Amino acid sequence: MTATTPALDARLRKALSEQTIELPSWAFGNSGTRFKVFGTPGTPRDPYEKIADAAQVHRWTGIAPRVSLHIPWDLVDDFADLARHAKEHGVTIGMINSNLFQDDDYKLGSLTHADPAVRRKAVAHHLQCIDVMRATGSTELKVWLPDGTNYPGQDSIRARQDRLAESLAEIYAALDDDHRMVLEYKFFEPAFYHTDVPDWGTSLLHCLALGEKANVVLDTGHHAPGTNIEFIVAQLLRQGRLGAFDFNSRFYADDDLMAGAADPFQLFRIMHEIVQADALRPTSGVNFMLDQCHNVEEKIPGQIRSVMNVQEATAKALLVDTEALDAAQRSGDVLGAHGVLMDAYNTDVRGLLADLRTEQGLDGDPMRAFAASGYLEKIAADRVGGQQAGWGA
Ligand code: PSV
Ligand code: MN
Repeated sequence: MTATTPALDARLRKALSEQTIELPSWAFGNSGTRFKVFGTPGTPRDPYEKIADAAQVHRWTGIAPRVSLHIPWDLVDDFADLARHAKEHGVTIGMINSNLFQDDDYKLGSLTHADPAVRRKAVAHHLQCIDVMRATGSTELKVWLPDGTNYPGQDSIRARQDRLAESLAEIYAALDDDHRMVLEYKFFEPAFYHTDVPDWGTSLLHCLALGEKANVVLDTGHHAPGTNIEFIVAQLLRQGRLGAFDFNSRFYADDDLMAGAADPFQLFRIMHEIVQADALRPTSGVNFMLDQCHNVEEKIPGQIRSVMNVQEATAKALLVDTEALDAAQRSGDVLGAHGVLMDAYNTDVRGLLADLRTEQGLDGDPMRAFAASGYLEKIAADRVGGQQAGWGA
């Protein structure tokens, strides 16, 4: 094994320079826990300022060219104008996320609610999101529903599945030809007894029933502790049904911490499955997105660090000696195969990625370069007054 920095060969350069990571607009607003939301000087007051901040992440990393919106958090009067603003800042609008978790009518459910009027309202909200897609040029609709129950017997698990299938079919029917939708699962929270889309299997069943334009979103924070997430990745890729990731880290529940902070080895194992299935290609249909909150750290550098963590995990996955791995696996060499994987994981790829950035005309060290740019000081001075954007937690 060599301790020197691996070379940035043509294969690596191509794969890494084609990789893109989508950013969530809400990561730039204030967030917190149910105990407290801390404000930070310079926090965006509107979607325009969120996009300007997201563009900084792209400016310094070169691999984060899209910003995902959440509706109604990012409602504006003129979405075409917002898309223009994004373009002026060098980014585009990515997925449109619906929001079914902050309206009083949804207390007992949204797309699954027993009352058809509430279901109609939840479906109509998605039609509004599809209009936002049309106005912004976005092609992806992301659906996550908080629906579920807290007590056994509270509602019929089975009837809720039927109502969900019906509501989703109405939304799916409204998509344009070039639109896709992705359905996110989560095993608990805010409901604590049962959740209506708790796992990848349930999401996949609904997507299969809907059609080819519906795929599964895997949020890395949405599993029981100990779940083998890379197995799910491999399985969804086999079916051609992995639509997107929501990357983040968790120590306990849906912590929404920076991707790669809690378990960089897990992120590497996930990216290894992606690379093995040749799903890193921009045309693979997998959208690599972050879904994070920066409660105590600065938001823009928090996103830069997360993007770099995903990029480092990807570079390590690309360094796996596939031939040696395959040979060891076929010959039943357990420790040899494991060793090939660990050699790649234990390689320091920071120099290689710095070289790549330099080649692309970027600073080799995005964290340092952003800090030195004075942007945080500037927005703290400029953005005085108004209401800071937030989750409303
Ligand atoms: C739910 O916990 C979730 O992961 C969904 O993606 C939401 O839209 C998002 O969080 C909001 O951050
Ligand atoms: Mn998510």
